[in-house]
Amino acid sequence: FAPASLHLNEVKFFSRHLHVRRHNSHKGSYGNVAVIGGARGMSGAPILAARTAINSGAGRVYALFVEDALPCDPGQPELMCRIAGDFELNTATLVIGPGLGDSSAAHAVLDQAIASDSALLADADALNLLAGDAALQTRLAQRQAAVVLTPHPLEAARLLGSSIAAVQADRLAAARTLAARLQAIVVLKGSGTVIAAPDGKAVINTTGNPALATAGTGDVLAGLCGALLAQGWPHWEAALAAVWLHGMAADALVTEGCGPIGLTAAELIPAIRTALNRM
Ligand code: NPW
Ligand code: AMP
Ligand code: MG
Repeated sequence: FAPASLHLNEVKFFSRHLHVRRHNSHKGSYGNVAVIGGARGMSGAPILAARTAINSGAGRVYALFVEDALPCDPGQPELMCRIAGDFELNTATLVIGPGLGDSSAAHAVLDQAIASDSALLADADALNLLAGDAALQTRLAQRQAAVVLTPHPLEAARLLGSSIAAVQADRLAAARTLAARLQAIVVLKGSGTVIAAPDGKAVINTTGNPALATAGTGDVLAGLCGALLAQGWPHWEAALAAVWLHGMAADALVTEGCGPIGLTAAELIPAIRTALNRM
């Protein structure tokens, strides 16, 4: 038996976790995020996620690369860019997968991330690596710390051993099955994103539009959810709020004439900051 799904159309689903910044707080009060990805040719993906995290309130943000670390991000010099192997994974909320690739170094860092005590968001290639490693899936399901997974329909199909058509035919069932199997909050992306929990609870998001059908928007969502987790949001509410805000930002940009044609993922970042501060 699975409880009926709800439509995420009001901030009341998560607004109790919104806090005004305390006057005497400091960057250490708002958590660290480490985005792990950036195989050769895909450095942009972790940069988009890391830029989103720093613009969404995280106190410190690291962009970690499995190969060829950028010395810094000139467009967002606040980010600290490192080689993934040089970073202590227990010191940050981990966002792993954007542009991670499928190298042995990528697999090794995913293994270490799952073994860490940190809250973990796995996206993109981290999900693809998980799909091919049943033992890693078992260890993921046994983690004590929070896990959020953010597959698009093909990534969900790889994890389920099915097809995009089968996932799309019953998106609620696909999200609930993955959440139960992997004991994680699952965000099944696409028009009407489904957020599902291991107990069968599920919500369908009502914000967002086809302007989001462009490269990098998923990487932005991962960075936003990671920033909320780092700021202490419980993982269910962090996933709901991130999906909602990401869609709200795209809707606001379309109203301003920045889409639906030609919106870019990077343009979402300041719009997400505005949506967060107005919430
Ligand atoms: P189709 O075409 O319909 O058969 P992949 P990826 C499907 C990084 N990036 N509804 C669709 O299949 C990522 O982080 C780097 C239905 C689509 O063609 C990853 O690490 C960037 N189907 C890596 O690239 C910017 C849907 O999935 C296929 C769907 C590969 O990730 C871009 C794509 O899946 C990118 O983020 C939907 N709503 N959504 C950078 N600047 O560095 C997706 N599909 O083959 O896993 O490739 O998602 O591009
Ligand atoms: P990814 O495929 O990982 O880059 O993620 C794409 C992001 O854009 C996800 O958050 C999707 O839910 C969102 N998205 C893509 N297409 C649409 C659409 N037609 N309507 C609403 N959201 C979309
Ligand atoms: Mg993606």
